[in-house]
Amino acid sequence: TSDPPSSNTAFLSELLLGEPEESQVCSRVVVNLRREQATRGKHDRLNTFSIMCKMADQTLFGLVEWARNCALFKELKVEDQMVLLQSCWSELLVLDHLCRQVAYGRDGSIYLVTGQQIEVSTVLSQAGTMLSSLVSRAQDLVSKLKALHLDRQEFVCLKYLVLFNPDVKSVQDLRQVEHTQERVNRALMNHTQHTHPGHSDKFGQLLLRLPEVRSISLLVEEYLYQRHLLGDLPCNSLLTEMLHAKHT
Ligand code: DR9
Repeated sequence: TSDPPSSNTAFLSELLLGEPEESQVCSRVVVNLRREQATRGKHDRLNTFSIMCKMADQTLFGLVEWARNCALFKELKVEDQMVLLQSCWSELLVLDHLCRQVAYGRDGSIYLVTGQQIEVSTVLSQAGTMLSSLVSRAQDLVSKLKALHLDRQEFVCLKYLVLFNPDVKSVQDLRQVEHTQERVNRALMNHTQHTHPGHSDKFGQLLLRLPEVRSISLLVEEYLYQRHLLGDLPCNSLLTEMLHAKHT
């Protein structure tokens, strides 16, 4: 039972409506970072790691806001919304990072949400083992997604599939989560078949990337947790709060 193309297009357009403009995401993060720096004295400037954490924190805020504004997500009980977000926040961050690289990243450099670019070689020369491996794996995935010509519709579907995960323990309204997962999955399948009829396995290829997104996101959490144990994470951040929700 495949949905007719027009209703599929309408459904995907609805999902896309919730997507913020990159320019708005960027300027919000930049404004907040500047504000943060302005409150500090000359000798109290944030180091690179702290700036990156603030950047990630702001990005995470935006992603949580995005989820909470999704009509399909709002239908869920607040408790279910909480457990879903606590379980997938790092995957959403990684997916967001990947998509930004596919859209704007140039080969050999990382495009940050602020619009700044950093050479991958620079990062690899400054980073420790864990961060290096993280960045390398993310770059490999970016190459694969670029080769697949991931479009905005496909990206938003992947975001929904990550968010509406019925495998999350203690979800109460499992049927609703499953229903949305299936609906988005079908929309993604129809979309890839209609827009890339010559690429019969694009749908499968996209889904096969999700386990690697998951695996990278677990590494991100592990990396951040280790820096947290060293006392490096800024307190009062959403990032830290989400990290703790899992370790309690
Ligand atoms: C776009 C989403 C917002 C996220 C913002 C952060 C994006 C992170 C994505 C890629 C990483 C970019 C790294 C920039 C590095 C700047 C120069 C550098 O290499 O600094 C080294 C510094 C310390 O490295 P280390 O922790 O390995 O310690 C080395 C040790 O001292 C010597 O052995 O690294 C940083 O400052 C990195 C900060 C990373 C913050 C991570 C936030 C992660 C959140 C989401 C990431 C999403 C996906 C990332 C996939 C790569």
